[in-house]
Amino acid sequence: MDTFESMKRIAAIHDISGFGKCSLTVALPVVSASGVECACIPTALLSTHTGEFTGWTFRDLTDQMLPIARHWHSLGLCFDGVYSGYLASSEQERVLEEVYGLIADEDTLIVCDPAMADNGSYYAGFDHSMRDTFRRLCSRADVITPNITEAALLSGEEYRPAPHSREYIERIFEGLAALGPRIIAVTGVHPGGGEIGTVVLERESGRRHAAMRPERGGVFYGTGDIFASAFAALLTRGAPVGPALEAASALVADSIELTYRRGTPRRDGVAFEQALPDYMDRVRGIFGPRA
Ligand code: PXL
Repeated sequence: MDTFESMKRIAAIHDISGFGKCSLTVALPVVSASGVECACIPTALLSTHTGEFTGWTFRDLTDQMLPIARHWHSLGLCFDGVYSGYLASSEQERVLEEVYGLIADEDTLIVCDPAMADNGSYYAGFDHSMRDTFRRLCSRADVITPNITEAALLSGEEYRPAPHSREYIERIFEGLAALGPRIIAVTGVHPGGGEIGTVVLERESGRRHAAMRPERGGVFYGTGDIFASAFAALLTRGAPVGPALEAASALVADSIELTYRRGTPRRDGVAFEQALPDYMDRVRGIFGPRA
């Protein structure tokens, strides 16, 4: 089999935060390391992410998104996955809908990471209008990857800090399932006992999966983006949910361990680069050595 012929292609639609290792600066390397081609449509250009930094620059790129998608459409490009995340504004919902019409078809996996909040609060500049936008975008998606704060906002449950009981997670799953996606991955779940990880519901079969690791306290910026990028790419490549969850979670856990040991400032992001070789071994374990 010619691996080039069979390579899948994703369009990643996120902001580019120049420093701080989140959004496109992790989506590009992580999707590529998953063996999937990554094209991108930037939603905004910032100097850094908006957590724990002040004074960041911000340029809304709404006016570029449709021209990019129209050009791709004119070239006859179609994508196996469209993976969106952080938006510059709620108005980009309308643009995304048009982008789907131009570069996706009925076989395209639509992945929505509703990047709008963490640790119980919205990111700078966002409010309930972004929640309503992401509710609609999640209804259009096959796969969604909210963190526990976003999952609570989207499902209409109150946000609760750790520990997260099984009943609480089930109510959140129920609320998110009502939006319509096939696969729901909720990150940053603390079941208690010093563990943290991701739980997944496959709606059609009702199967639940969990990947838990020992918790390292505090916030690790960009880890939601690293998880979603790996999970989106592996599912687009056709991995089953269980192995995709395991590999994506291991990449996040290894990146956090390396960063924790180095003691670098949290806002600078995690050392995912050094975790990529082991991740690529796991990817080969899923798809075979030539892939
Ligand atoms: O990691 C999600 C994210 C993406 N983009 C920007 C952010 C954040 C989180 O803070 O600020 C600009």
